[in-house]
Amino acid sequence: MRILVVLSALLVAALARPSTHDYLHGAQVLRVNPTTAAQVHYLQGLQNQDLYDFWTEPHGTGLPVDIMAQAFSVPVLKKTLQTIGLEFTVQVSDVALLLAKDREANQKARASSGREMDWTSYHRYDEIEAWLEELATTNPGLCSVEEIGTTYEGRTMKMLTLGKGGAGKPGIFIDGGIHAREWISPATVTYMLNELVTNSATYDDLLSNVNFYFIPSINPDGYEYCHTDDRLWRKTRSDNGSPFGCMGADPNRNWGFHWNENGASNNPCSDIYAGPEAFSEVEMRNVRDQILKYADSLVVYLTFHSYSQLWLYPWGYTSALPSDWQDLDDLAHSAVDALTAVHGTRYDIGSSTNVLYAAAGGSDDWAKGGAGVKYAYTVELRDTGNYGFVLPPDQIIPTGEETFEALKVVANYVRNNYS
Ligand code: 0X9
Ligand code: ZN
Repeated sequence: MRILVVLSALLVAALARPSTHDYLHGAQVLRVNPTTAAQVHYLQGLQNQDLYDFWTEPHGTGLPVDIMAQAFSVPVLKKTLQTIGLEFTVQVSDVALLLAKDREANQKARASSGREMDWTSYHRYDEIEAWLEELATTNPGLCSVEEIGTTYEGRTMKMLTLGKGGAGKPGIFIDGGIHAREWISPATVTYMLNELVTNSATYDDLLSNVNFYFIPSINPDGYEYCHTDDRLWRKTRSDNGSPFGCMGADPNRNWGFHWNENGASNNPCSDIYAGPEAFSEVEMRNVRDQILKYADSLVVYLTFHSYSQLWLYPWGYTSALPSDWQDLDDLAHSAVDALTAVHGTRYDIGSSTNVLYAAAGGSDDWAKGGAGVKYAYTVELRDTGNYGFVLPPDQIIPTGEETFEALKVVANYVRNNYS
């Protein structure tokens, strides 16, 4: 009986993450390379137990899996892996230390820059929103900002429309930050927006023939929670009535196209909780409504995540491919070639189920299957696991530079073929 009590206490501690970084002292990220289908299957079972935070998910032999364990469970995890013959390396030896160093680097960069918005450090949600407003005020005729709704916790969500050709031009919809802890995503999206606006004369032809819709941070409550409480938070912050007090749903399992069919969880404590129903999360409804509003003219949907350096296209709910997959694959290759040419950063390309794992309810699948946007992509930005979600701020600019080259290829393709 006592053992049961202790075990359930440990389980609750693991499920309902305390809202400070204390729980990360001594936490480690272990990397394993499953070599047999049985090992992959075993790791998937382990993930379903929700005892560990899988920074990357098991999806096939020869593909690395990064698993974070809290200090108290590191020995158990190591033993478990040894038992099934899985060798591991310690990728991060103390997660709290990594976060502390990153915080310091971010604060230093903020202090030396003194500017309200830049790309040498990661910014808070209200700074990003204020910057969007400023862009619209200082660039009338090029940028406009509209409120698209509020979040669960009451924050305002804004979308910036960029273009001077007027309504009816082909559109590219770009969002970031769906997963709260993937900070390089809003940073890269704002970097690219800034490039287009500050060099608008250079991109005059593009901006006269294509409309861009930017929402840099589509999970604002989660993003702010990362800044204030838990740097590794992934989900939204809604209350779905979990008896353990677990909050939020995975916003990228919440979209209503083959929702919750696979690769998602019904457990509110899981990081891949699909939510009580499709589009239960107000932030995703807000973004969905904007995509639907412009669906007739949208040619591309781009959603930025991290990490793993992948350029993915649908489907995520099945290993079958869309009938026009070759078109998506061709454009992805052109985009990635341009990206790699900048700093040599290598990306893999393919359908998300085949390259990564099956996971239904993603925004990319809905954009294509639900809203009919032909070129729907999920881009997993830097890195491949050295820092994972805690990418140092000095990588924002190089990541922005290379990703912007890829965006230009996509945008020019739209301009040349659809306008
Ligand atoms: O699992 C996800 O939501 C994405 N990876 S992440 O590590 N950033 O969480 C990949 C999503 C790929 N697209 C779909 N499965 N639809
Ligand atoms: Zn993500």
